[in-house]
Amino acid sequence: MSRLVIASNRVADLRQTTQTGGLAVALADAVRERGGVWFGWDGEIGEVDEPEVDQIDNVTRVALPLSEDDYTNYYLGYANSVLWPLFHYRLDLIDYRPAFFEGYRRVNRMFARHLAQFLKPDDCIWIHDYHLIPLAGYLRELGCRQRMGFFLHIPFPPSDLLEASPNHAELVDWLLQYDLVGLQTHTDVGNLTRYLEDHTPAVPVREGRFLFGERTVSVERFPIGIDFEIFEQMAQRAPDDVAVDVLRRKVLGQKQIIGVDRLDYSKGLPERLRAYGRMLAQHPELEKSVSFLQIAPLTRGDVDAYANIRLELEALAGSINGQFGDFNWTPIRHIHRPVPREKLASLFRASHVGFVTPLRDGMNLVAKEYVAAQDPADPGMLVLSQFAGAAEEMVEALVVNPYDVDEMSRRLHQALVMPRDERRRRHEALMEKVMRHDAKAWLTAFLEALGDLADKPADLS
Ligand code: ADQ
Repeated sequence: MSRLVIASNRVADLRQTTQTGGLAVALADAVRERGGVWFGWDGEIGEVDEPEVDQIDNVTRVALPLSEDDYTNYYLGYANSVLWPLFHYRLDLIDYRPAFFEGYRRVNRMFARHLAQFLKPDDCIWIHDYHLIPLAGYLRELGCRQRMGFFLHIPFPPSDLLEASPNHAELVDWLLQYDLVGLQTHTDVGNLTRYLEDHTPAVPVREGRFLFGERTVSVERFPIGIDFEIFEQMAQRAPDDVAVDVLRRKVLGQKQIIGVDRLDYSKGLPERLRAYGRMLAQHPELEKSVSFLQIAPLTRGDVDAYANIRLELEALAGSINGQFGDFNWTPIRHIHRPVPREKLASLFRASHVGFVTPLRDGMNLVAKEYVAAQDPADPGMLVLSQFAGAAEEMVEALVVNPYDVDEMSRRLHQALVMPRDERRRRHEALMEKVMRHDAKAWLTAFLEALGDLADKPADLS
Protein backbone atom coordinates (compact mmCIF):
# COMPACT_ATOMS: atom_id res chain seq x y z
CA MET A 1 0.00 0.00 0.00
CA SER A 2 1.47 3.38 -0.94
CA ARG A 3 1.90 6.15 1.62
CA LEU A 4 -0.88 8.67 2.08
CA VAL A 5 -0.15 12.39 1.87
CA ILE A 6 -2.90 14.71 3.09
CA ALA A 7 -2.93 18.44 2.52
CA SER A 8 -5.65 20.49 4.17
CA ASN A 9 -6.06 24.13 5.09
CA ARG A 10 -5.53 23.42 8.77
CA VAL A 11 -3.26 20.56 9.71
CA ALA A 12 -4.71 18.46 12.51
CA ASP A 13 -2.91 18.00 15.80
CA LEU A 14 -2.11 14.31 15.37
CA ARG A 15 -1.48 13.85 19.06
CA GLN A 16 -5.01 14.97 19.90
CA THR A 17 -7.75 14.41 17.33
CA THR A 18 -10.70 13.45 19.53
CA GLN A 19 -11.87 17.04 19.98
CA THR A 20 -11.60 17.94 16.32
CA GLY A 21 -14.34 15.61 15.17
CA GLY A 22 -14.95 12.58 13.03
CA LEU A 23 -13.35 13.79 9.86
CA ALA A 24 -9.96 14.54 11.43
CA VAL A 25 -10.10 11.25 13.33
CA ALA A 26 -10.84 9.21 10.19
CA LEU A 27 -8.12 10.95 8.19
CA ALA A 28 -5.60 10.65 11.01
CA ASP A 29 -6.34 6.91 11.28
CA ALA A 30 -5.84 6.45 7.54
CA VAL A 31 -2.53 8.29 7.45
CA ARG A 32 -1.30 6.39 10.52
CA GLU A 33 -2.30 3.07 8.96
CA ARG A 34 -0.42 3.68 5.73
CA GLY A 35 2.25 6.04 6.97
CA GLY A 36 2.77 9.35 5.23
CA VAL A 37 2.52 13.09 5.60
CA TRP A 38 -0.08 15.60 6.79
CA PHE A 39 0.63 19.06 5.44
CA GLY A 40 -1.09 22.40 6.07
CA TRP A 41 -1.33 25.75 7.80
CA ASP A 42 -0.72 25.68 11.56
CA GLY A 43 -3.28 28.43 12.16
CA GLU A 44 -0.60 30.96 13.16
CA ILE A 45 0.39 34.24 11.54
CA GLY A 46 4.12 34.85 11.26
CA GLU A 47 7.16 34.91 9.03
CA VAL A 48 8.92 31.55 8.80
CA ASP A 49 11.06 30.32 5.93
CA GLU A 50 10.86 26.63 6.68
CA PRO A 51 7.88 24.58 7.91
CA GLU A 52 7.82 22.95 11.32
CA VAL A 53 8.28 19.21 10.91
CA ASP A 54 7.11 16.80 13.58
CA GLN A 55 7.58 13.04 13.21
CA ILE A 56 4.87 11.11 15.05
CA ASP A 57 5.55 7.39 14.56
CA ASN A 58 5.18 6.81 10.81
CA VAL A 59 3.49 10.15 10.09
CA THR A 60 5.31 13.38 9.28
CA ARG A 61 3.33 16.44 10.26
CA VAL A 62 4.43 19.45 8.24
CA ALA A 63 2.91 22.75 9.32
CA LEU A 64 3.69 26.35 8.52
CA PRO A 65 2.29 29.76 9.41
CA LEU A 66 0.94 32.36 6.98
CA SER A 67 2.43 35.82 6.71
CA GLU A 68 0.15 38.74 7.57
CA ASP A 69 -0.19 39.51 3.86
CA ASP A 70 -1.02 35.90 2.97
CA TYR A 71 -3.54 35.65 5.79
CA THR A 72 -5.27 38.78 4.49
CA ASN A 73 -5.21 38.06 0.78
CA TYR A 74 -5.25 34.26 0.56
CA TYR A 75 -7.22 33.17 3.63
CA LEU A 76 -9.55 36.04 4.48
CA GLY A 77 -9.51 37.29 0.92
CA TYR A 78 -9.77 34.82 -1.93
CA ALA A 79 -10.70 31.72 0.10
CA ASN A 80 -13.28 33.25 2.41
CA SER A 81 -14.45 36.43 0.67
CA VAL A 82 -14.59 35.03 -2.87
CA LEU A 83 -14.69 31.23 -3.02
CA TRP A 84 -16.82 30.61 0.09
CA PRO A 85 -19.65 32.96 -0.93
CA LEU A 86 -19.35 32.00 -4.61
CA PHE A 87 -19.55 28.28 -3.91
CA HIS A 88 -22.49 28.88 -1.53
CA TYR A 89 -24.38 30.68 -4.34
CA ARG A 90 -23.97 34.10 -2.64
CA LEU A 91 -22.75 36.37 -5.43
CA ASP A 92 -24.04 39.33 -3.42
CA LEU A 93 -21.40 38.73 -0.73
CA ILE A 94 -18.34 38.32 -2.96
CA ASP A 95 -15.63 40.87 -2.31
CA TYR A 96 -13.42 40.38 -5.34
CA ARG A 97 -10.01 42.03 -5.50
CA PRO A 98 -7.10 41.12 -7.80
CA ALA A 99 -4.71 41.10 -4.80
CA PHE A 100 -6.79 38.30 -3.24
CA PHE A 101 -6.35 36.09 -6.28
CA GLU A 102 -2.65 36.86 -6.43
CA GLY A 103 -2.37 35.85 -2.74
CA TYR A 104 -4.26 32.62 -3.44
CA ARG A 105 -1.86 31.71 -6.22
CA ARG A 106 1.19 32.75 -4.23
CA VAL A 107 0.32 30.69 -1.13
CA ASN A 108 -0.58 27.59 -3.15
CA ARG A 109 2.67 27.90 -5.12
CA MET A 110 4.62 28.27 -1.87
CA PHE A 111 2.77 25.29 -0.30
CA ALA A 112 3.59 23.18 -3.37
CA ARG A 113 7.28 24.06 -3.08
CA HIS A 114 7.40 22.98 0.57
CA LEU A 115 5.23 19.89 0.16
CA ALA A 116 7.19 18.60 -2.84
CA GLN A 117 10.23 18.06 -0.62
CA PHE A 118 8.37 15.47 1.43
CA LEU A 119 6.95 13.41 -1.46
CA LYS A 120 7.99 9.96 -2.65
CA PRO A 121 7.33 8.77 -6.19
CA ASP A 122 4.47 6.37 -5.46
CA ASP A 123 2.70 8.44 -2.80
CA CYS A 124 -1.02 8.86 -2.98
CA ILE A 125 -1.83 12.56 -2.47
CA TRP A 126 -5.19 13.72 -1.17
CA ILE A 127 -5.84 17.46 -1.11
CA HIS A 128 -8.80 18.97 0.72
CA ASP A 129 -11.09 21.87 0.12
CA TYR A 130 -11.42 25.21 -1.60
CA HIS A 131 -8.33 26.80 -0.08
CA LEU A 132 -6.05 24.41 -1.97
CA ILE A 133 -7.64 23.93 -5.42
CA PRO A 134 -4.44 24.98 -7.27
CA LEU A 135 -2.08 22.77 -5.25
CA ALA A 136 -1.98 19.84 -7.68
CA GLY A 137 -1.33 22.17 -10.61
CA TYR A 138 1.67 23.74 -8.88
CA LEU A 139 2.96 20.33 -7.78
CA ARG A 140 2.70 19.12 -11.38
CA GLU A 141 4.70 22.18 -12.50
CA LEU A 142 7.44 20.99 -10.13
CA GLY A 143 7.45 17.61 -11.87
CA CYS A 144 5.30 15.63 -9.40
CA ARG A 145 3.59 12.78 -11.25
CA GLN A 146 1.93 11.05 -8.29
CA ARG A 147 -1.79 10.23 -8.14
CA MET A 148 -3.59 13.25 -6.81
CA GLY A 149 -7.15 13.42 -5.54
CA PHE A 150 -9.13 16.44 -4.42
CA PHE A 151 -12.19 16.55 -2.21
CA LEU A 152 -14.38 19.64 -2.06
CA HIS A 153 -16.22 19.85 1.28
CA ILE A 154 -18.49 22.69 0.18
CA PRO A 155 -21.00 22.83 -2.71
CA PHE A 156 -19.89 23.26 -6.31
CA PRO A 157 -21.98 26.01 -7.93
CA PRO A 158 -23.80 25.93 -11.26
CA SER A 159 -21.91 27.30 -14.29
CA ASP A 160 -23.95 30.50 -14.43
CA LEU A 161 -22.80 31.43 -10.96
CA LEU A 162 -19.24 30.19 -11.29
CA GLU A 163 -18.80 32.39 -14.33
CA ALA A 164 -19.33 35.43 -12.14
CA SER A 165 -15.80 34.86 -10.85
CA PRO A 166 -13.22 36.50 -13.10
CA ASN A 167 -10.99 33.44 -12.50
CA HIS A 168 -13.46 30.66 -13.19
CA ALA A 169 -11.53 29.21 -16.13
CA GLU A 170 -8.30 29.04 -14.14
CA LEU A 171 -10.07 27.47 -11.16
CA VAL A 172 -11.48 24.67 -13.27
CA ASP A 173 -8.18 24.20 -15.11
CA TRP A 174 -6.61 23.60 -11.71
CA LEU A 175 -9.26 21.03 -10.88
CA LEU A 176 -8.38 19.23 -14.09
CA GLN A 177 -4.84 18.68 -12.79
CA TYR A 178 -6.19 16.06 -10.37
CA ASP A 179 -6.80 12.43 -11.24
CA LEU A 180 -9.92 12.35 -9.09
CA VAL A 181 -12.22 15.17 -8.01
CA GLY A 182 -14.62 14.20 -5.22
CA LEU A 183 -17.77 16.18 -4.47
CA GLN A 184 -20.51 15.81 -1.86
CA THR A 185 -23.72 15.44 -3.91
CA HIS A 186 -25.29 14.55 -7.25
CA THR A 187 -26.09 18.24 -7.69
CA ASP A 188 -22.42 19.19 -7.28
CA VAL A 189 -21.27 16.49 -9.69
CA GLY A 190 -23.89 17.66 -12.21
CA ASN A 191 -22.74 21.28 -11.87
CA LEU A 192 -19.06 20.51 -12.44
CA THR A 193 -19.83 18.05 -15.25
CA ARG A 194 -21.90 20.64 -17.11
CA TYR A 195 -19.16 23.23 -16.74
CA LEU A 196 -16.55 20.79 -18.07
CA GLU A 197 -18.73 19.85 -21.02
CA ASP A 198 -19.70 23.41 -21.93
CA HIS A 199 -16.55 25.39 -21.17
CA THR A 200 -13.46 23.18 -21.38
CA PRO A 201 -11.78 20.91 -23.93
CA ALA A 202 -12.21 17.96 -21.52
CA VAL A 203 -13.92 15.14 -23.41
CA PRO A 204 -16.35 12.87 -21.56
CA VAL A 205 -15.26 9.28 -22.17
CA ARG A 206 -17.75 7.64 -19.90
CA GLU A 207 -19.90 8.66 -16.97
CA GLY A 208 -17.80 10.64 -14.51
CA ARG A 209 -14.62 10.35 -16.52
CA PHE A 210 -13.05 12.93 -18.81
CA LEU A 211 -10.09 12.91 -21.14
CA PHE A 212 -8.05 16.09 -20.73
CA GLY A 213 -4.97 16.18 -22.95
CA GLU A 214 -3.06 12.99 -22.20
CA ARG A 215 -4.70 12.44 -18.84
CA THR A 216 -8.02 11.27 -17.51
CA VAL A 217 -9.88 13.00 -14.72
CA SER A 218 -12.69 11.38 -12.74
CA VAL A 219 -15.48 13.38 -11.11
CA GLU A 220 -17.39 11.42 -8.49
CA ARG A 221 -19.71 11.82 -5.54
CA PHE A 222 -18.46 10.82 -2.09
CA PRO A 223 -21.00 12.01 0.51
CA ILE A 224 -19.11 12.54 3.75
CA GLY A 225 -20.20 10.86 7.00
CA ILE A 226 -19.52 11.01 10.74
CA ASP A 227 -17.74 8.75 13.23
CA PHE A 228 -21.08 7.13 13.97
CA GLU A 229 -20.09 4.69 16.70
CA ILE A 230 -18.03 7.14 18.72
CA PHE A 231 -20.71 9.78 18.51
CA GLU A 232 -23.52 7.41 19.38
CA GLN A 233 -21.64 6.26 22.46
CA MET A 234 -20.73 9.80 23.52
CA ALA A 235 -24.41 10.74 23.38
CA GLN A 236 -25.24 8.19 26.05
CA ARG A 237 -22.79 9.58 28.59
CA ALA A 238 -24.30 12.90 29.60
CA PRO A 239 -21.89 15.23 31.43
CA ASP A 240 -23.27 16.40 34.81
CA ASP A 241 -24.53 19.80 33.73
CA VAL A 242 -26.41 18.34 30.75
CA ALA A 243 -27.89 15.58 32.92
CA VAL A 244 -29.28 18.22 35.28
CA ASP A 245 -30.69 20.07 32.31
CA VAL A 246 -32.37 16.92 31.00
CA LEU A 247 -33.84 16.16 34.40
CA ARG A 248 -35.16 19.67 34.78
CA ARG A 249 -36.81 19.46 31.38
CA LYS A 250 -38.35 16.11 32.21
CA VAL A 251 -39.73 17.46 35.46
CA LEU A 252 -41.00 20.64 33.84
CA GLY A 253 -42.24 18.74 30.77
CA GLN A 254 -40.39 21.05 28.39
CA LYS A 255 -39.30 20.20 24.88
CA GLN A 256 -36.00 21.44 23.53
CA ILE A 257 -35.18 22.38 19.94
CA ILE A 258 -31.46 22.50 19.15
CA GLY A 259 -29.41 24.21 16.44
CA VAL A 260 -25.60 23.86 16.26
CA ASP A 261 -23.60 25.73 13.64
CA ARG A 262 -20.57 27.81 13.05
CA LEU A 263 -21.86 31.37 12.94
CA ASP A 264 -21.95 31.70 9.16
CA TYR A 265 -24.32 33.40 6.74
CA SER A 266 -24.70 30.13 4.83
CA LYS A 267 -26.33 28.45 7.83
CA GLY A 268 -29.68 30.29 7.59
CA LEU A 269 -29.72 31.37 11.24
CA PRO A 270 -31.88 34.52 11.06
CA GLU A 271 -34.54 32.67 9.03
CA ARG A 272 -34.42 29.83 11.58
CA LEU A 273 -34.98 32.16 14.51
CA ARG A 274 -37.83 33.89 12.68
CA ALA A 275 -39.48 30.52 12.02
CA TYR A 276 -39.28 29.69 15.71
CA GLY A 277 -40.78 33.09 16.59
CA ARG A 278 -43.58 32.55 14.10
CA MET A 279 -44.36 29.14 15.54
CA LEU A 280 -44.61 30.62 19.03
CA ALA A 281 -46.96 33.30 17.71
CA GLN A 282 -49.16 30.71 16.00
CA HIS A 283 -49.16 28.22 18.88
CA PRO A 284 -49.69 30.06 22.15
CA GLU A 285 -50.40 26.68 23.78
CA LEU A 286 -46.63 26.01 23.55
CA GLU A 287 -45.90 28.82 25.99
CA LYS A 288 -43.35 27.69 28.59
CA SER A 289 -43.30 24.16 27.22
CA VAL A 290 -40.71 24.62 24.48
CA SER A 291 -37.28 26.22 24.28
CA PHE A 292 -34.74 26.70 21.54
CA LEU A 293 -31.02 26.26 22.21
CA GLN A 294 -28.88 27.70 19.41
CA ILE A 295 -25.13 27.14 19.71
CA ALA A 296 -23.21 29.20 17.16
CA PRO A 297 -19.65 30.35 17.88
CA LEU A 298 -18.28 33.11 15.72
CA THR A 299 -15.79 31.95 13.10
CA ARG A 300 -13.89 34.04 10.56
CA GLY A 301 -14.65 37.15 12.59
CA ASP A 302 -12.04 39.02 10.53
CA VAL A 303 -14.13 38.71 7.34
CA ASP A 304 -16.42 41.70 6.87
CA ALA A 305 -19.48 39.68 5.82
CA TYR A 306 -19.42 37.89 9.20
CA ALA A 307 -19.21 40.94 11.37
CA ASN A 308 -22.93 41.73 11.47
CA ILE A 309 -24.39 38.25 11.79
CA ARG A 310 -23.85 38.07 15.51
CA LEU A 311 -25.53 41.43 16.07
CA GLU A 312 -28.44 40.43 13.86
CA LEU A 313 -28.96 37.18 15.76
CA GLU A 314 -28.67 38.81 19.15
CA ALA A 315 -31.27 41.37 18.13
CA LEU A 316 -33.60 38.65 16.84
CA ALA A 317 -33.19 36.44 19.90
CA GLY A 318 -33.68 39.47 22.15
CA SER A 319 -36.85 40.47 20.39
CA ILE A 320 -38.31 36.92 20.53
CA ASN A 321 -37.42 36.58 24.21
CA GLY A 322 -38.86 40.03 24.88
CA GLN A 323 -42.09 39.29 23.03
CA PHE A 324 -42.77 35.78 24.33
CA GLY A 325 -40.59 35.22 27.41
CA ASP A 326 -41.59 35.37 31.02
CA PHE A 327 -39.72 35.60 34.33
CA ASN A 328 -39.57 31.80 34.43
CA TRP A 329 -39.24 31.09 30.69
CA THR A 330 -36.54 32.06 28.19
CA PRO A 331 -37.75 30.92 24.75
CA ILE A 332 -34.30 31.16 23.08
CA ARG A 333 -30.87 30.56 24.54
CA HIS A 334 -28.15 31.63 22.17
CA ILE A 335 -24.61 30.46 22.99
CA HIS A 336 -21.56 31.83 21.19
CA ARG A 337 -18.94 29.52 22.66
CA PRO A 338 -17.81 26.26 21.04
CA VAL A 339 -19.09 23.26 22.99
CA PRO A 340 -17.03 20.08 23.58
CA ARG A 341 -18.18 17.18 21.44
CA GLU A 342 -19.28 14.97 24.38
CA LYS A 343 -21.54 17.71 25.61
CA LEU A 344 -22.85 18.40 22.14
CA ALA A 345 -23.71 14.72 21.68
CA SER A 346 -25.71 14.54 24.89
CA LEU A 347 -27.42 17.87 24.18
CA PHE A 348 -28.53 16.40 20.84
CA ARG A 349 -29.90 13.35 22.63
CA ALA A 350 -31.74 15.55 25.11
CA SER A 351 -33.40 17.62 22.37
CA HIS A 352 -36.74 16.78 20.76
CA VAL A 353 -35.95 18.51 17.49
CA GLY A 354 -32.72 19.05 15.57
CA PHE A 355 -33.27 22.24 13.58
CA VAL A 356 -30.75 22.25 10.69
CA THR A 357 -31.66 24.80 8.05
CA PRO A 358 -28.66 26.07 6.05
CA LEU A 359 -29.39 28.13 2.95
CA ARG A 360 -26.69 26.05 1.26
CA ASP A 361 -24.31 23.45 2.73
CA GLY A 362 -21.87 20.94 1.27
CA MET A 363 -23.19 18.15 3.49
CA ASN A 364 -23.88 19.29 7.08
CA LEU A 365 -22.56 16.84 9.62
CA VAL A 366 -24.68 18.24 12.43
CA ALA A 367 -27.76 16.65 10.79
CA LYS A 368 -26.04 13.24 10.90
CA GLU A 369 -24.72 13.74 14.44
CA TYR A 370 -28.19 14.65 15.66
CA VAL A 371 -29.61 11.40 14.26
CA ALA A 372 -26.74 9.29 15.65
CA ALA A 373 -27.23 10.75 19.13
CA GLN A 374 -30.92 9.87 19.49
CA ASP A 375 -32.41 7.19 21.69
CA PRO A 376 -33.93 4.77 19.13
CA ALA A 377 -36.79 3.98 21.51
CA ASP A 378 -37.92 7.60 21.72
CA PRO A 379 -36.00 9.58 19.10
CA GLY A 380 -36.13 13.28 18.38
CA MET A 381 -37.03 14.53 14.91
CA LEU A 382 -34.73 16.21 12.41
CA VAL A 383 -35.97 19.26 10.48
CA LEU A 384 -33.55 19.61 7.56
CA SER A 385 -33.00 22.15 4.79
CA GLN A 386 -33.48 20.87 1.27
CA PHE A 387 -30.28 22.78 0.39
CA ALA A 388 -28.02 20.85 2.76
CA GLY A 389 -26.12 18.13 0.88
CA ALA A 390 -27.38 15.75 3.58
CA ALA A 391 -30.95 16.16 2.29
CA GLU A 392 -30.12 14.12 -0.82
CA GLU A 393 -30.02 11.03 1.36
CA MET A 394 -31.89 11.94 4.54
CA VAL A 395 -35.32 12.09 2.96
CA GLU A 396 -37.06 10.72 6.08
CA ALA A 397 -36.30 13.98 7.90
CA LEU A 398 -38.86 16.79 7.70
CA VAL A 399 -37.29 18.51 4.71
CA VAL A 400 -37.91 22.26 4.43
CA ASN A 401 -37.16 25.21 2.22
CA PRO A 402 -34.95 27.38 4.50
CA TYR A 403 -36.12 30.58 2.79
CA ASP A 404 -39.77 29.78 3.59
CA VAL A 405 -40.25 30.89 7.19
CA ASP A 406 -43.91 29.76 7.24
CA GLU A 407 -43.10 26.26 6.07
CA MET A 408 -40.25 25.96 8.58
CA SER A 409 -42.57 27.08 11.36
CA ARG A 410 -45.19 24.47 10.34
CA ARG A 411 -42.62 21.68 10.12
CA LEU A 412 -41.09 22.64 13.43
CA HIS A 413 -44.47 22.30 15.05
CA GLN A 414 -45.10 19.01 13.25
CA ALA A 415 -41.79 17.69 14.61
CA LEU A 416 -42.66 18.75 18.16
CA VAL A 417 -46.01 16.95 18.18
CA MET A 418 -45.12 13.96 15.98
CA PRO A 419 -46.34 10.66 17.47
CA ARG A 420 -43.64 8.34 18.75
CA ASP A 421 -44.35 5.59 16.19
CA GLU A 422 -43.77 7.91 13.28
CA ARG A 423 -40.61 9.31 14.86
CA ARG A 424 -39.29 5.81 15.37
CA ARG A 425 -40.05 4.80 11.80
CA ARG A 426 -38.33 7.83 10.32
CA HIS A 427 -35.42 7.62 12.72
CA GLU A 428 -34.76 3.95 11.99
CA ALA A 429 -34.38 4.69 8.28
CA LEU A 430 -32.17 7.73 8.93
CA MET A 431 -30.02 5.92 11.47
CA GLU A 432 -29.36 3.09 9.04
CA LYS A 433 -28.05 5.51 6.41
CA VAL A 434 -25.93 7.53 8.83
CA MET A 435 -24.43 4.32 10.22
CA ARG A 436 -23.71 2.78 6.82
CA HIS A 437 -22.28 5.94 5.21
CA ASP A 438 -19.94 6.92 8.02
CA ALA A 439 -16.60 8.74 7.87
CA LYS A 440 -14.69 5.49 7.37
CA ALA A 441 -16.87 4.45 4.43
CA TRP A 442 -16.39 7.87 2.83
CA LEU A 443 -12.64 7.70 3.23
CA THR A 444 -12.36 4.12 1.99
CA ALA A 445 -14.49 4.87 -1.08
CA PHE A 446 -12.37 7.90 -1.99
CA LEU A 447 -9.03 6.16 -1.52
CA GLU A 448 -10.20 3.07 -3.40
CA ALA A 449 -11.32 5.23 -6.30
CA LEU A 450 -7.96 7.04 -6.32
CA GLY A 451 -6.05 3.75 -6.04
CA ASP A 452 -8.10 2.14 -8.81
CA LEU A 453 -7.27 5.00 -11.13
CA ALA A 454 -3.58 4.42 -10.58
CA ASP A 455 -3.93 0.74 -11.41
CA LYS A 456 -5.75 1.45 -14.67
CA PRO A 457 -4.50 4.79 -15.95
CA ALA A 458 -5.23 4.09 -19.58
CA ASP A 459 -8.59 2.40 -19.15
CA LEU A 460 -10.94 4.59 -21.13
CA SER A 461 -13.29 1.92 -22.33
P1 ADQ B 1 -18.88 23.09 8.35
O1 ADQ B 1 -19.38 24.26 7.57
O2 ADQ B 1 -18.04 23.41 9.52
O3 ADQ B 1 -18.07 22.06 7.43
P2 ADQ B 1 -20.73 20.98 9.49
O4 ADQ B 1 -20.58 19.83 8.58
O5 ADQ B 1 -22.14 21.17 9.93
O6 ADQ B 1 -20.25 22.33 8.81
O7 ADQ B 1 -19.93 20.88 10.88
C1 ADQ B 1 -18.70 20.40 11.04
C2 ADQ B 1 -18.44 19.94 12.51
O8 ADQ B 1 -18.30 21.02 13.41
C3 ADQ B 1 -19.52 19.03 13.09
O9 ADQ B 1 -18.87 17.91 13.58
C4 ADQ B 1 -20.14 19.84 14.22
O10 ADQ B 1 -20.56 19.07 15.35
C5 ADQ B 1 -19.03 20.76 14.62
N1 ADQ B 1 -19.61 22.00 15.14
C6 ADQ B 1 -20.37 22.86 14.45
N2 ADQ B 1 -20.77 23.86 15.26
C7 ADQ B 1 -20.23 23.61 16.47
C8 ADQ B 1 -20.28 24.26 17.75
N3 ADQ B 1 -21.00 25.36 17.89
N4 ADQ B 1 -19.60 23.73 18.77
C9 ADQ B 1 -18.90 22.60 18.63
N5 ADQ B 1 -18.82 21.92 17.46
C10 ADQ B 1 -19.47 22.43 16.40
C11 ADQ B 1 -17.73 21.94 6.04
C12 ADQ B 1 -18.88 22.11 5.05
C13 ADQ B 1 -20.01 21.14 5.38
C14 ADQ B 1 -19.47 19.71 5.38
C15 ADQ B 1 -18.23 19.60 6.26
C16 ADQ B 1 -17.56 18.24 6.12
O11 ADQ B 1 -19.36 23.46 5.08
O12 ADQ B 1 -21.06 21.26 4.44
O13 ADQ B 1 -20.47 18.83 5.89
O14 ADQ B 1 -17.26 20.58 5.89
O15 ADQ B 1 -17.28 17.94 4.78
